[in-house]
Amino acid sequence: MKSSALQLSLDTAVAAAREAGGLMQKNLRRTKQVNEATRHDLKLDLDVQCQERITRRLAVDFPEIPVLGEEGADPEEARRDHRWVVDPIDGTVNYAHGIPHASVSIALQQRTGAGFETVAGVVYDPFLGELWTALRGKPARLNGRRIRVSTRRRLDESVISLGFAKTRTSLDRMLPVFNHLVHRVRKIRLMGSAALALAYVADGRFDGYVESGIRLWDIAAGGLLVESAGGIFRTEPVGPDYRYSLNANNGGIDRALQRVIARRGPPAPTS
Ligand code: LIP
Repeated sequence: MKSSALQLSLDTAVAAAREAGGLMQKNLRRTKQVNEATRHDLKLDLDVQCQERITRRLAVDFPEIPVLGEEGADPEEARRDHRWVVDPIDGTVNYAHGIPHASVSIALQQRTGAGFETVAGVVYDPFLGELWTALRGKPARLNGRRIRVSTRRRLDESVISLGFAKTRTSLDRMLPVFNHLVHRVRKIRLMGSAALALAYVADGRFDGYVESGIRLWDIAAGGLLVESAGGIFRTEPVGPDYRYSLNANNGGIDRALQRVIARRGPPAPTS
């Protein structure tokens, strides 16, 4: 894709994210229709509405690019040279409970020999008005200003975020990691939005983020933010349906985190 088209794709994704973010803001304190409730997850009608808004806005400029989203996928997404990867509300359980820590995550991926590579990414927090953007090969930005990962190199000075995803398996995989890390880091944070956790790593607020059983739409845009801010974004497929084990960090604590995951956690991400 030419650089002008790539820039347009980012601008289009920002417009779509802002549209969905406006819907999130308007409904934060309203009663929300729950479409599905499981042991560790909720799916809202607003998830569907936001993905529909995003899909319509993306199609204005890029009608030929299919969407792979948490609320449904275009069957063409695996066959075309590009695809949008969309999480309309990342942090749905937070949002359903009126906790204003949730985001819109939109990534553009390009087919490569081995699969797909994220080439543009947007994570938008409508509650703090924080818009993170990245184009592959260019610096990551927060509200237009360049951002970098932290420079901390010691676990005992680090703030690490963890995610426990939605299944018993992912809980069982991550609890040993929590029990080991909690005594060795400054603080652990469990925030409930993978996209924001990755944006916080890119912005130096977190020094690392580890989760197992996370889905591609939760992490595609945030992963590009981390890489474009000088960090490391490791993923390992852990099952069908776009599930991954993830270790994202500032680079300085990468080996220490990899050691913990190798000994205590899910399959250690290698890529
Ligand atoms: C959420 C992720 C979070 C994970 C949750 C959930 P959703 O995404 O961002 O990291 O721990 O289980 O998967 O479902 O709110 O879009």
